[in-house]
Amino acid sequence: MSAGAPLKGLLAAFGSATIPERPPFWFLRQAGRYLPEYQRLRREAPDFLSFCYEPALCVEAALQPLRRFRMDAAILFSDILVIPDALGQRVAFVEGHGPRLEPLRDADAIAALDLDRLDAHLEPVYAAVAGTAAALPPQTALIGFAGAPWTLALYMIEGHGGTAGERARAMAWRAPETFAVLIGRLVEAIARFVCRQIDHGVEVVQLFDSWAGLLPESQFRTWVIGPTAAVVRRIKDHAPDVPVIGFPRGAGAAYAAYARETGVDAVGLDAGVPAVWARAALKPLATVQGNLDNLLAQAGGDALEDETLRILSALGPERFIFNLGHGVLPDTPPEHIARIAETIMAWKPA
Ligand code: 1CP
Repeated sequence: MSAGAPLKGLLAAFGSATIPERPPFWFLRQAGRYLPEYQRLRREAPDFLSFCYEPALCVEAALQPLRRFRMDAAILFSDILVIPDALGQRVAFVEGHGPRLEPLRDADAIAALDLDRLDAHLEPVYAAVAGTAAALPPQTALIGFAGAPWTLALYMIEGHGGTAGERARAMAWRAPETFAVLIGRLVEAIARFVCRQIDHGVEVVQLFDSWAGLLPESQFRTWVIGPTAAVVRRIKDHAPDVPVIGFPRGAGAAYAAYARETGVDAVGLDAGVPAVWARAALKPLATVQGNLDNLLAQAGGDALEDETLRILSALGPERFIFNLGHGVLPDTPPEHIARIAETIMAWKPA
């Protein structure tokens, strides 16, 4: 950082030199449908994927929550499924149903995924990164992201969310060589995608492994830890100072191996991870981020403030980023998010 540059609270969570007065915060899925201004903006594109390829709309969507809640970071507005789309798989977002992909069912479909299309196809995303970076106040960090290989593979094989990933898990056991080709191609695509995001102004990268918790231990090592470590190495070769946050949702006790072996700088905790355990077992290995239950953020009430304070005391203030355990749900009242932000801002360590 150059002399006199303003200190970005989010980046301070990755150093150990200074103990911040309060932890930095942002919220998974902080942009999006719970905000009426997003719902209005969303009507300017015919479908969600078209929205994701309109840089001006993505910049505006990323900035909207900051105007209300003054988080320490903006997250690029995009989606993890732009990668399968860029590789040539058919992807659509059906209103009210979420994503629908033409599922990959065999080695031929996997072989047809085309890495040569990637960079040109994702140009609008890089334009959105540059536009968002240019619009942010100096104290606000820009987070870029991608889906992790296993979670992308799951959507690409299943064709949609809302499953327990049976087809993807079955392919991983029955045809590991074929599955490894898919994962290898995804490692390459994800590494290129996030390195280009960094070139355009991203300062922190988050890898979403939303379905990591579906795998038993040996498969978790093979398809979550190994490929994530490969992506992290590529990021570090390209930009050694850009922190990487890994979010292996549902990993349970395997969070410790993930924090130790992937090379990530921080781990995102889901709401099921006990904070006191995370403090003892994970904080020596990595910065931690999390983990207020997104259903409590939606429900509100006195428990919202009590739980926010409990998490702050258990995990803060240093090497900690306050967040939810999973994304803000569409029918969350924005006032509840404001209440969490106010509680964090007013908090002082004991
Ligand atoms: O019509 C709409 O507005 C679509 C709703 C929507 C939005 C606002 C989708 C569809 N994606 C997004 C944006 C998005 N997705 C962001 C940027 C916004 C922000 O974070 O502020 C990010 C980071 C994502 C990441 C994402 N997409 C994940 C990982 C995080 C997680 O929630 O676990 C996943 C799994 C997706 C896939 C996806 N995209 C959209 C939906 C509804 C889903 C989930 C599908 C499912 O499993 O059912």
